[in-house]
Amino acid sequence: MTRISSRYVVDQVISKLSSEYDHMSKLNIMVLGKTGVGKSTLINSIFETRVVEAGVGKPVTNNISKVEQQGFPLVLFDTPGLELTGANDFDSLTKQITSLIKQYFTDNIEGNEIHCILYCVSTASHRFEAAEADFLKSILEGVKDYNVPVIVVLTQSFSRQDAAELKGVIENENLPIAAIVPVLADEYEVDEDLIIPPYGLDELTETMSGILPDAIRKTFIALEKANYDLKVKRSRAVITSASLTAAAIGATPIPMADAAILIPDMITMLVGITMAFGLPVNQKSTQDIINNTIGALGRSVFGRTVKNSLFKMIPAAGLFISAASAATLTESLGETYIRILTMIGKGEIKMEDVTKPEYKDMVRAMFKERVQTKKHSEKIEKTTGENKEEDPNG
Ligand SMILES: Nc1nc2c(ncn2[C@@H]2O[C@H](COP(=O)(O)OP(=O)(O)OP(=O)(O)O)[C@@H](O)[C@H]2O)c(=O)[nH]1
Ligand SMILES: [Mg+2]
Repeated sequence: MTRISSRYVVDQVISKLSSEYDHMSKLNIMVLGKTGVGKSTLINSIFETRVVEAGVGKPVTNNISKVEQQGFPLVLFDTPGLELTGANDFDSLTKQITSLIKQYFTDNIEGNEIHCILYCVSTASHRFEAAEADFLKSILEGVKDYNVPVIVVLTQSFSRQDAAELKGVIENENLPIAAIVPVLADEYEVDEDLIIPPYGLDELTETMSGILPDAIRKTFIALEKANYDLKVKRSRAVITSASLTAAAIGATPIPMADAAILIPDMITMLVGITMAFGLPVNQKSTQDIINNTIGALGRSVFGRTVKNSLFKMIPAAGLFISAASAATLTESLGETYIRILTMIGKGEIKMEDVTKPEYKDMVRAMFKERVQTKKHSEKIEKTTGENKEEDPNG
């Protein structure tokens, strides 16, 4: 009979997480727009770290610089300090952009292509000049064979009305763009008692997530910090798949003491959720979260006391875990983990509290509550088995 300690599960999650990150496809994004429109502000408000400041920019053409950071699977092509004053500038820039995209597309390194262009126009400057429209058109023409989606981001949109007008103007051009999204990336202080909160990042990230290929979407959701719904949605998909697997395993009723066969499926699920929330594997905070959260649940779900805790929580299960119970257990574990990670991400649980003993009690209480809710909402299939005694170690 298998004995699984929560230490084992924690170690497995950490090592699998590490290998998933190592093999994560890189997301390549290009951000275009005149100097001061808010490109850096936008990127820093979408992604987990302050990519633009922290990363080392390397000029790849006159106007384009490549920003990347060790261990962070994002490559950013930025056009800092771009003064677009005349047709010559537009011309030269179009050439740089199209040849770069072509180069990345044809270098035969899989997944190396530019996945998305964010073309930034400032709402605050109230203008989308004819010359800029031509520039955008020529870029679109230049990249069309490479299937690179272009999103026009209306930055610094502290006036929603101006943003709506500018959006209308650009829409009238009938350009082959994926979307036009007004955004205020950072709160804007009109005066002391009037502060406009940021908005539009959820719509922008949702749009970006929607147009990215599957493998790259996984990276994007892990790296972005602007839209928790994306993380939750992705995590729910991970849970659904794990619960189905658990139910399939449970279709042959599992003796309590052998519930360990559900563990690999649960580990895969926990890794998938940790990835969606973008927890960096080599940081102490991540280790603390995984240790204390999964550690706490371990006792109830996969620990030595599995028998007792399951008996208390799923009384109908008898000595065997049924398909429905296996699914409930898996689902409740996943949902509790999502809830915790969301609360930590939003600052509702402070990092310094994660290592306190009360934290584990709270996690267990949440898990228990979840199982109970689930039990009420679905009838747990009653499976009776032979009344044999459990393994004393199990
Ligand atoms: N309040 C507020 N300020 C913004 C926003 N976007 C940009 N800014 C301000 O506008 C100025 C220029 O923003 P950047 O993000 O540096 O612009 P950029 O496009 O990266 O400029 P370059 O790197 O020079 O090409 C900064 O002072 C920002 O703080 C925003 O959404 N809200
Ligand atoms: Mg910048």
